[in-house]
Amino acid sequence: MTIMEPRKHGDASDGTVGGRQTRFEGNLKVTGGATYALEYPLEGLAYAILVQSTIPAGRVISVDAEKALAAPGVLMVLTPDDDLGLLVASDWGGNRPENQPYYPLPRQVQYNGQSIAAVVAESREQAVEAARLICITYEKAPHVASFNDTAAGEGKVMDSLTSGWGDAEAALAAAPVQIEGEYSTPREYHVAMEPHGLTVKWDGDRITVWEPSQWSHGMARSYSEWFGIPYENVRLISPFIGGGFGSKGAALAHGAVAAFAARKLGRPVKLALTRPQNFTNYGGRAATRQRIKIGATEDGILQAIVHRGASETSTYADWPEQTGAATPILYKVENFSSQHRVVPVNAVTPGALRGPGKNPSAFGIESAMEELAYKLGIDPLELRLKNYADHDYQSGKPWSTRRLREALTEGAEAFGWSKRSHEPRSMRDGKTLIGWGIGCGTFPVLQAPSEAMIRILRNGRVEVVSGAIDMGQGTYTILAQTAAEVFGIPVDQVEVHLGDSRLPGSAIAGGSMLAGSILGAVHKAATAARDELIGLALNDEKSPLRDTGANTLTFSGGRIAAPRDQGPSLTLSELMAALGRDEIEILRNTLPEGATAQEQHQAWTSMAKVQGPTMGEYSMHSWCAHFAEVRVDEDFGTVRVSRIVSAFDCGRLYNPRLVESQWRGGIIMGIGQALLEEGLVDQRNGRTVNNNMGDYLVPTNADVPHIEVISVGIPDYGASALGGKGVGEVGIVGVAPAIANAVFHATGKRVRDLPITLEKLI
Ligand code: MCN
Ligand code: MOS
Repeated sequence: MTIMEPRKHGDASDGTVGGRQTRFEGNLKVTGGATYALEYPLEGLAYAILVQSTIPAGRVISVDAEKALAAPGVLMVLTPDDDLGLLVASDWGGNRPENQPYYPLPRQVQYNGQSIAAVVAESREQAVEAARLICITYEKAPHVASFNDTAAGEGKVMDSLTSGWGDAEAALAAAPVQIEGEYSTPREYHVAMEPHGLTVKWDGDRITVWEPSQWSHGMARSYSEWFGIPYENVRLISPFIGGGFGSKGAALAHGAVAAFAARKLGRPVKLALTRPQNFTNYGGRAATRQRIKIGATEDGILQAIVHRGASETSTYADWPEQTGAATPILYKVENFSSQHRVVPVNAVTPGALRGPGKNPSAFGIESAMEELAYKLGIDPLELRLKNYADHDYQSGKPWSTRRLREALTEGAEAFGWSKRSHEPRSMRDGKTLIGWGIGCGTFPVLQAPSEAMIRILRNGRVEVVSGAIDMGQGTYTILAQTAAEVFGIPVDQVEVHLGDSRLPGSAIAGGSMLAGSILGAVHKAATAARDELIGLALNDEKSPLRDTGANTLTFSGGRIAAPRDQGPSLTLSELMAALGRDEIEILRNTLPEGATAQEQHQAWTSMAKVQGPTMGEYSMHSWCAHFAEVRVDEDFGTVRVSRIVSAFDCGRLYNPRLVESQWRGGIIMGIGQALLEEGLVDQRNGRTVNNNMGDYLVPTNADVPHIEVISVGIPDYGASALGGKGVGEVGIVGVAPAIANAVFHATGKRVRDLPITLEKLI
């Protein structure tokens, strides 16, 4: 457990919900005071490293480990010949095949860079050296390197992602104006600063895992199921995470290998993935392509959208990167048809990366909308406002709140959009072409049950306790603000304990659902604890507040008193002392009353109880509009993003400082997606060529311009207990098309395949 000491900042209202409190754990992270999963100095550590396949498809015939086993310091070599005796764990939904063996080091090779052996030694250097001595013989099979290979075929249609209404083909054919384009995005990777890895230790049949995690409870469940031990016997600890962006939501094969080795050796084991291994041990964003056809009237009223998309998946699991995720909800259209396919290739199964689905989807539809605007000679802002969706045409439900119109108009105002001249190549500064473009974005509101414990201590401090995760978004901080507000105390009187699967159950820090979900639980528990304290203070004969005759108490400025200052006022610690209480502890969850232990376990360790955006009466989403300015060198085709203004509707903001940082972080990732990021695959062997941070380019400070962010949201109490909508992911959605649209405006060249590199412009 970790106790956070916030730095004092600004005035007291910063420490309440809606305040601009700085990050509780920020100081620790930047001063080296935060301990990460690979930094626990356990006694007797052994070091594991993975050996990966060098072919993209086939079978391991034999592994000759003789030399490796004889090398200095080597304790163990694991290969496909070893039956680790593990069982397959549940999937995200909490479903589990019965008694199916799990092979984290499989004989069947499905992709280049798949883990097939592991070496454990006294030191990491010895393990690395021994791994070099392992000799693997393969039987190769033909492979499909990417979904652009002819051998890849068309893939399979995902029925669950097929949607439509009206008669899209007929309306398209009848529309006086039509545009059509194919848009594609490459493989993209999380490249979080902190690589994956873990430290793991057994005590009898109990296991402790220090591992960066977006979901302590969900990952603990996988360990318990792999090893056939009770859930209670697993403790997954993850108080600090150096970025996850979707990659740290699930326990992975390397975790199983390290845990197995630790048990077998009777020693704690540390396993760190190398940076290249971080490109193949789990999947990034799948490569996508989509064809969009839009039919419209001469004056720009949409008549039909026909969308056909595809994304890469692996040969052993289906992961759809839904290219049609944003298409149906951004605009008003009476005739719509969308279909998505997955195409198996020899690569690791892709995964969630900030804004999954919505992100590539927005690249398609938002590029296409501007293509239509130029074809019609209409201002792209005007075209969007003309086709504003007054309700969700897909679900037929009203929006809970949708301030996209305000985002567009207020963003345009702040950007100075009205000064734009419409024609491409019409704005320049000497040899520099200037272009402006818009991209809208959206992300659904997901809601999950959560649990939290509040402890009021005799020393007047309040503890907030939850197994929830802070990977940098600000969970520690907003939980403290919520409790501080309920008890009317300064925020530095609150301690927050997070990141431990032994602590109360929580939603995943994923799908931008944690803040709204966990604050509901914290607020409920804190209010209940306050009510209990009020009850004691008014009724206990030892209480100085008993004789006030009041029927409630106020909590403010760190003091508790009867309303209208009747009688004394006490601090929390004075009241606790007067009552003779050491502690008041309250646990609350947001499940329906009477949920069984089994249902609770299911709620914290699976996605079974997560509510989608249209499961209730309304359709609930966050929204944004990005305005980008680019400057393109006319001779060299180099693109600089020189300015971004983005306006967001994320409902109520629990902490605007942190929200602005989330939005900016997403926008910066969007700049990378637009101009730099691209996982390159060697067609001959299916290998990711640029599997390191030197060659897989992400934006540096020099690539990032001034970014102005604006909130246009209003509280949405349908979306969450405290009125906020999701913040963490929507920021990246729509940035890449805004930049692509700006590049078109600057140069007259439409780049439909990301990233926009200079050779595509000259
Ligand atoms: N917040 C707020 N008001 C709201 C909603 C959120 O003040 N109405 C602020 C809070 O500071 C909260 C943060 O925004 O902690 C994010 O809240 P939310 O949108 O609920 O997202 P989650 O807490 O579920 O975080 C996950 C989300 C996802 S899915 C990815 S991917 C992502 C992201 O957060 N990865 C991140 N932001 C990240 N930020 C950092 N630093 N590192 C990552 O890996
Ligand atoms: Mo975020 S990609 O849902 O962790």
